[in-house]
Amino acid sequence: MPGASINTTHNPTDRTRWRLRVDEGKQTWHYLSEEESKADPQTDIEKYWLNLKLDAPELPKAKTALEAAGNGFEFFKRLQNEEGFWSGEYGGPMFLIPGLVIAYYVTGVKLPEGWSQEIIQYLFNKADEEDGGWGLHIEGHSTVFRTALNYIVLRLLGVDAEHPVCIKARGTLHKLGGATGAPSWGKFWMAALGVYEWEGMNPVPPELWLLPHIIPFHPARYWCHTRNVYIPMSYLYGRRATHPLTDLTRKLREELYTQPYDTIPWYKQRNNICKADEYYPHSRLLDFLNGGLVLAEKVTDRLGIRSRALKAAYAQVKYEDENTHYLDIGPVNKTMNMLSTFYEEGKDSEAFKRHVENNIDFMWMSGGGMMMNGTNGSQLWDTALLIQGLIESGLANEPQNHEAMKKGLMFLDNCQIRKDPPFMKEGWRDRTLGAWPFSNKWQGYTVSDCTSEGLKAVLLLQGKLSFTEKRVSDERLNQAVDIVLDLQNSNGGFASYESVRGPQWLELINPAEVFGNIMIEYTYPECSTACVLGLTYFREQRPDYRRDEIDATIERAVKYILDVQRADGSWYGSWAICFTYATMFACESLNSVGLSYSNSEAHRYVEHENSQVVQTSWALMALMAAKCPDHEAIKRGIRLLMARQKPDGQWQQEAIEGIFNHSCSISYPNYKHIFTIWALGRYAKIYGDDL
Ligand code: LAN
Repeated sequence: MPGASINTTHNPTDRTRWRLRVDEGKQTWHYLSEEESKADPQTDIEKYWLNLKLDAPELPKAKTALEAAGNGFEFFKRLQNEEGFWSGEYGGPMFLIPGLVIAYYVTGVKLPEGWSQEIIQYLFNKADEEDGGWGLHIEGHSTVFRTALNYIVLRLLGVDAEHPVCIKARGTLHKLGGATGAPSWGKFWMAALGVYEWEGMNPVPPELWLLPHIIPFHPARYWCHTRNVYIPMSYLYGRRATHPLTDLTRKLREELYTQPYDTIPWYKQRNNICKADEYYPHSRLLDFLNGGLVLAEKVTDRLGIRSRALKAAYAQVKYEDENTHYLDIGPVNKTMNMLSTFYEEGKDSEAFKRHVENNIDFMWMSGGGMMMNGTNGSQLWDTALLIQGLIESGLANEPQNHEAMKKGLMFLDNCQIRKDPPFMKEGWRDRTLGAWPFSNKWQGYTVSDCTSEGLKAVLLLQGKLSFTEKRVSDERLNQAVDIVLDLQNSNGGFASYESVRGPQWLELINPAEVFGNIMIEYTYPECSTACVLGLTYFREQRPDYRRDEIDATIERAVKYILDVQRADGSWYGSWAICFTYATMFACESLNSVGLSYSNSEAHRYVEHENSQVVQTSWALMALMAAKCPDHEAIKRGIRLLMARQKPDGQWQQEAIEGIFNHSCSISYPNYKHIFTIWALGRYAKIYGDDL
């Protein structure tokens, strides 16, 4: 639990001097000087996210669901920026900042003004109240990985080892057995910093990149996030890139362990993973292979294969950087690629400078300090979903909302990816021409459901509203559909970024210890639903384009969704918590092909002990999509949403909403507005004022 009580002596920055800038979908926080700040007053958006007082007026109390939805949007509209999207925090994981701070320390680059104090502030706030450690995510229990790494961050940023926060965290780290028990990604960062020995880490051989693609465990077949983490990791591991010892890292060597550094038997630490950290234990096969790799490395080193392998791995680093405008797919490989570039091309190289410049896209300033987001934002995702709720409820048609809708369309137009990656084949990437990403076009990865949600929102905005112009041409809509059609898998379902490329047994060699199901892509009912609906909306407006293929794709996807329904009627959600989320999507899919409560299996509603507005909204959306006859139950949910709404129309943050890789929670703070407004709007559409 976040521990305000240990937030003692630290001095944060002046919150009123932070500004959020947007630039073609990029969102970046800047700390202004006092003068600059005076000349440029803070907007409601900045005040909201910084937890400062905002002058949103009290609204007339809502008596109907539609009025409540209207009030909700009246408030949320204030947070739309001039480019038409809703920015948002996307924190939660507690293992991202260490990569950034270690990379800055090793490369000797200074952090921009304000970052250091605010990162310290954030970590102070998120330390566990009882034991002072940190968990995998903000609601998780303390683990070695996060406690060791975040402790290192505090020390690198200048917090004294005898500061009460450090003393407490160190105590917990030692109780957990010391930093030797960190999982492999933690071992990696500590070795790069020079406070852990490479010998104590299982091999990450860059030679994998020399293998022929045909073999089933070729890394190009991995899930794109996993592949992109192991590329730079294998490069840095392969050259044993370690920062030379400094006074501070020498001290850290003493502080992180329960025994003198020089007496640690490093080779025995390879498989030493603290139980508190372990979510996905090594298989015996993996341990066996790792043992073999340790021996094999001795041979490859001698044969001169290593230098060829390093070249091949670094080539992949470059492809990824060039394909993503040096943003990279996510924060984990971003900082590893930055470090690889430093070693390979040097500190003065253009490439390295671009890396440093772009880190800001991942940093998010909040009322509780600065965090590193799970991606460079969720711009497209939040905006496309919200717009659909507004259109379904009819709120989009109200004159006071026209401007917001036009701006939303402007953003969606701007955010669509208009070309394929320059190093598509070499970098094992799929096409992106016509796709929508999760965040912005610069990061530029196709995501199946983001493309579909973007497509749906554009089709609705352009096709269902009389006051919008057509900004996205038919040709561009067709391109989006081409992307979606290409992504269907043989089981009929859709995965996240790419289609499934490798066999499932690759999970047996999942080396990450802390995440499940990360080795390959899997198909998901959530992504599949978005694709079904994207194609359905498209077919309605453009009935002639690739019609047969679209029909067949929808049919196979719906069959997949029915296939993966569980015995209790629910669907398992992988990208948010949990059953209500996936069940909402699944019911939408089924409804779109005419299946509902009366003509298919009944869905069982599972009560939760602590009701949450976000999950309640998902459940309501599902029940209404399924045309559930229990109007009373739906009414009760709607009343709950209305009762929790504040006088200015907003809802307060409750528990964390998102999840990934089975074990790590992630925040979607905009969901408490998007899905409440949507569920209320849908209710009003179906039942009118009846409450
Ligand atoms: C996300 C966020 C969005 C999410 C949806 C669009 C909701 C989903 O339907 C498809 C998968 C996707 C795009 C997704 C994949 C994994 C991400 C990028 C994340 C959960 C956000 C953070 C996470 C990323 C892997 C975090 C870094 C950790 C590693 C294991 C590399």
